[in-house]
Amino acid sequence: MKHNGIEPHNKWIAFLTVILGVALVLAFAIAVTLSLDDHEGQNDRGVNITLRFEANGGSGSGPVTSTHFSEDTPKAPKNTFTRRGYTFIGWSSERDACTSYKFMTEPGEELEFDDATPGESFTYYAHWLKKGYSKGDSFAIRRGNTYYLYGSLHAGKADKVITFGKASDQVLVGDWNADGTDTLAVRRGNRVYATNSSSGGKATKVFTFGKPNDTVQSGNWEGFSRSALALRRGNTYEFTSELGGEIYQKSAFGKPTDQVYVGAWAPYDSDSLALRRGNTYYVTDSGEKTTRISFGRPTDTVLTGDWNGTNGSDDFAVRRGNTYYFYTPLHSGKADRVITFGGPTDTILVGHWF
Ligand SMILES: [Ca+2]
Ligand SMILES: [Ca+2]
Repeated sequence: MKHNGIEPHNKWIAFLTVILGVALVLAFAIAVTLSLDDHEGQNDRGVNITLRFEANGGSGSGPVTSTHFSEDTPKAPKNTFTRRGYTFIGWSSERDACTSYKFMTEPGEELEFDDATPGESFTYYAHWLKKGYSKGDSFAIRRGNTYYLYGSLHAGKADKVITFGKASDQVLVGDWNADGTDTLAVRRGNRVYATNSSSGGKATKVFTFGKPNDTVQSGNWEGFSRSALALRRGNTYEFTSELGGEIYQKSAFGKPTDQVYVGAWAPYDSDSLALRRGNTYYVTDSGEKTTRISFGRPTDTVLTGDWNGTNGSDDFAVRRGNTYYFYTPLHSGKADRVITFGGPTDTILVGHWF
């Protein structure tokens, strides 16, 4: 008898085939699960890896060089190197520190670390700050084409005096090569003359950018600690990601008459613009979070910088004559630190010079 076109004998074969198929699929699924378990199990048991720590200008013997890694990211050890005239500021996987003082891993914090394979080796470099110098930004005084660079906001003589460009140039400050130190660029008409040297001298990069009457600002627009220029025309901003590079983004912001300030408004953020209306500031970080704060007077001159040298974020300072009022971290109301610096009519630049 035919039944739906399948013989009873063939029906059993079909049934067995289905059972076998299901069994194979199950076996495969179990095998995959086991191999995942195995992988996790390996992590649970951990692997032996080597963490190397180099003195990077210092001397003495380094901290532990091998460790057992299981689940948690290894923590940065206490520094055991020394360097005369310098203070240890942290570890970085970069010797020259693209990010230098900003993104150091301090002892006890988790190291920059990817998953490890058995026997893998990771190297971290000690980073040093000259004694007396600030971890954060400091000031420079400009007189003509002479720049007086300060490693910290101290009274008296500058730590270094350099000359660059001409007295009539517009000056811009940035970390063009992402090595952690700011250097100068000057703008003459629509030509830009830049250097990566903290000793000034001759420009090492010359290029044209925008039109002579454009407003040009410098910032670390794309992250990675590298500064580049942005062009402002009215309320339109055109951004580049490296010095002399092409414009990669064009956006409108605020009104053409607005005063804007450049800064990194969240920890480890890239730079973005803050809008000022009177003594109210609208600070939007790259995650689109806007903070509204009010401080100082509508007529105040305002500076931005990384005043405390932690996590690379910037804050405001008000300047009245040669008195500076710092607001760290971003907050309304009263300043948390007040200093006097230089003369009341000095041209002041903000940067991390050393
Ligand atoms: Ca630099
Ligand atoms: Ca800061």
